[in-house]
Amino acid sequence: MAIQQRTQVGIIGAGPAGLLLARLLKVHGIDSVILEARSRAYVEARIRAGVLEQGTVSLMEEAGVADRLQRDGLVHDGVEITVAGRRFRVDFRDLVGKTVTVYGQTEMTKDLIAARLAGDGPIVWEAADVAVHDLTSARPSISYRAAGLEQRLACDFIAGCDGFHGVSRSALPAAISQTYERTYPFGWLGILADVPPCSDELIYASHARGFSLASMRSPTRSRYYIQCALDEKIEDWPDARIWDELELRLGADPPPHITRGPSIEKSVAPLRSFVSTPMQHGRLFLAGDAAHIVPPTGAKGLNLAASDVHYLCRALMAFYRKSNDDMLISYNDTALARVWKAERFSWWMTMLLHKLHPERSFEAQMQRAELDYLAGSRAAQTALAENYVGLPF
Ligand code: RFL
Ligand code: PHB
Repeated sequence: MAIQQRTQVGIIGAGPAGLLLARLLKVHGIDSVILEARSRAYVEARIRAGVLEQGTVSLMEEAGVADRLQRDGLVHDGVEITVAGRRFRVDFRDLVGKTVTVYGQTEMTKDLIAARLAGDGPIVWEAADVAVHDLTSARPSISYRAAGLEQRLACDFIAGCDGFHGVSRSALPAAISQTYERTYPFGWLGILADVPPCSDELIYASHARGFSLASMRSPTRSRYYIQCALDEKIEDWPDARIWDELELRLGADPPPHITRGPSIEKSVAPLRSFVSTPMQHGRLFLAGDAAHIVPPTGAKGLNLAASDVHYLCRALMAFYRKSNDDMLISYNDTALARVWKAERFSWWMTMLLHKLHPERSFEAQMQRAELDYLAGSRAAQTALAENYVGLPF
């Protein structure tokens, strides 16, 4: 016989989407239980995103977990773009009056976990065999195994925040679900190192040898990426080869000073655009990577997870406070409208900056013309800035 528990919102996944949702719900008086497949140590060590839109920062403030973010986050007024060694700057503050904040997803996750464990409610770590049930009834539930025991969590609603490889999305009936996908013939090789960043701002570089990105986590920790083949083997990339390649690809006049140091993390990630619709079925609501993936070029993934959570939290508040389910019913349409715009921007920025094959193709010529246009047009830079800092939600 399974152990029975009950909560208002059962949340699957303790990534940024699940943790932020749980915290916002708590602040607004709604209880939840989080079920996470991995251990706390694993979740807190995962290296991922680094750029937060103003809207995401505001949600962390609303959630009452922004102290460290306000103290350590680096506010960036713009980005640099280098095209074949020629550098120009897109000034967000000047063009659209907004900024972004560089603060690691790892740190954001730690802040949210600490707040949760300080009394908000449980996170069940290493929950196995998570499955959702009775989604179209008023009493859905989640079954799982933890500490060797079969358990069942009865809830009013289920939030599927379990990322791209989670189980929630597969609960959508095949007859109503539709997926849209774009893969790219390249990946990103990332390196994290405890060295000062080579620039005060991020540098996105388009180069004949392939795209590269200079980013950071703090004034003493740098994050770099280079475009690589999908089957690239990390063993073929000793640190020295990565630093050599970054120097070539980020080279400009004047060249940025790249400080070398031992890598503390190195990985290859494929690039993907993916949207699964609908984002709701009965009382199951998907949020974040569970429903959509963007290539990392526009730094949108984590921020999209945050805007989904905002819409879902508002909808649940209206339900519990005013017995109004209008926003729950429109969640799919509201969230997807913003998702598709971020998908467009991430796809556009990916196709703009990566080396395309064949180099003499019409597409590659269009890319050169677009980069040239962007370098010289305030209107084009304004469109980039407006999307990069995040469309309103
Ligand atoms: P996550 O972070 O994948 O969390 C999902 C959680 O669910 C758990 N889980 C399960 N739990 C229970 N039962 C199951 N069956 C489960 N299956 C999975 C997982 O263990 C995990 O803890 O999804 P979430 O919360 O939607 O957050 C999404 C973001 O993590 C993601 O979009 C970003 O990291 C994407 N991203 C970036 N986004 C940005 O906004 N700005 C950036 O600068 C940025 N850079 C990046 C990125 C992603 C990258 N990679 C590696 C994919 C850079 C990279 C390299
Ligand atoms: C990062 O710092 O990890 C990062 C920054 C900007 C991006 C993608 C990743 O577009």
